[in-house]
Amino acid sequence: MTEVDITARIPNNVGLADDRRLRRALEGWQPRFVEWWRELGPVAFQDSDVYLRTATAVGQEGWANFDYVKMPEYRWGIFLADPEPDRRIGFGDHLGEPAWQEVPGEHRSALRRLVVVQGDTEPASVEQQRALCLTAPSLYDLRNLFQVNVEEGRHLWAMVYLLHRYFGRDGRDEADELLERHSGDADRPRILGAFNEATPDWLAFFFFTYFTDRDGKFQLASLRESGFDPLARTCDFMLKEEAHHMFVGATGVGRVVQRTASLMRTHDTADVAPFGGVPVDVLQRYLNFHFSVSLDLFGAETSTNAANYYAGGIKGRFREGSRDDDHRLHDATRTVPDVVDGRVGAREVASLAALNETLRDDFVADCRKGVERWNRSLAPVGASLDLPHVGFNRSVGTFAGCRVRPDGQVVDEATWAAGVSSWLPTSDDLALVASLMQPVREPGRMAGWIAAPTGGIHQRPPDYEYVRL
Ligand code: BYC
Repeated sequence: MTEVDITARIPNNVGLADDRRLRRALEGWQPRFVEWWRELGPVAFQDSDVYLRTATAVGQEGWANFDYVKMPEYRWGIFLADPEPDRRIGFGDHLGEPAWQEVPGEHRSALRRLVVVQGDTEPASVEQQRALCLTAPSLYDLRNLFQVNVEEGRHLWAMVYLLHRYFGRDGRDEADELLERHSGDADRPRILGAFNEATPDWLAFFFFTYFTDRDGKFQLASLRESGFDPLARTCDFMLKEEAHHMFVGATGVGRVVQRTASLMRTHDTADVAPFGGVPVDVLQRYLNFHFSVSLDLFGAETSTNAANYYAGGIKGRFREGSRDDDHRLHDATRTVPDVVDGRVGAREVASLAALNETLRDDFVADCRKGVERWNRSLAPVGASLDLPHVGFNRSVGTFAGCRVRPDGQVVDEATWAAGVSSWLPTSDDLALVASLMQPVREPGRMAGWIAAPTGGIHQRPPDYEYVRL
């Protein structure tokens, strides 16, 4: 086990001090990263002191330090979870063989691709969220936004380390390109669809962190199973940080829902917009949008890429170890959704080919839990939110070519056009939400469209000065 060198120019537990070439290469990339952060990171508050968590260790106890930091001076480091002695590959055709400490030649390009796709999402999300700091509903939320942002930055570092350390010249080129593609850029967009969408307001941010960061959770959990041990250990530690991002989404949406319910009760109306709240139908349309674009991130229902990743031992399933099957899946089958004769049906396919769908199913089940929690606030006022059908508003896979209503009915283009304004955020919805986005910067105060959090961060009170202005 390598100790954490927290004082190094790049804090790390990967022995950078002993690898002069790698250290110099990463120290060469570092100023470009900081330049990118200053240019495309948060549009303001770069010189403010923010009460941030910084990873300083990887053990169970006390892995992070909380203190005031100016974001560009954040100590982005490289941390791998502690190695598991004699770790074996847990699935695929290499089941039971020792995990690889170097990249096997046959899997080099597939692994590089996975690392690049994962790495690309991290800075993309920072770019998407860069203007939100101007309209934060409280200092507490502003701090949480920045926490998410700096940790996405660290997750980029995690992937860049793998590229530099294990993929030679190509890896270094890919690391450079991670700073050259930009979210929404017409010429050089980010790789995956959802990461080129705008995050125009805080409601979008909360739904993004709930749904899209949750794709991150499931993808990282599958990569944590990888036979390529450095990737597995990297993702293992990333998941530790990722938990807070999902907390931000789940509690963020939860607090908006709570405020809406309270305004509905006080004013005895569903139309809470005149009272400064977000009506439930607007919440539902935001939910529909973010859920559906996040579903696309899992890829097509059947994928030879996914089958090859699994058979090759490079990307497993969510909680592979707790699944009760042969972990090879050669003879297994399952059904996946299919659209036949204008209806959603199912077809049977090899389980190996359907691994994207299996992961999507796990994701959907996890998403449902939050919706159920939010609905506990809405039930007393007779309202509820729901996940739309998986076929709704999809651009990847079997549903890409057809129109599916939130209730799962396949409809023609005219019906879709007539209904879409009740299903996806409209320009009026966006304008309404934008009108609510008035910044609140006094410690402890909250914007009127969102309830206060039940607690603060790291045992600080909710009215703590989380960002010193
Ligand atoms: N947009 O064979 P298929 C996170 C492409 S989020 C555009 O089904 P495959 C985070 C696909 O590349 C987690 N293109 O795909 C969250 C393929 O192209 P080629 C990110 C898409 O390979 C919040 C073609 O369509 N990590 O960490 O089985 C904030 C056919 O598709 C999309 C990962 O994704 C799309 N949505 O699966 C910050 C893990 N979907 O080969 C961070 C690594 C598919 O025909 N990535 N395509 O040119 C993977 O495991 C896989 O690349 C995917 C796709 C699951 C994404």
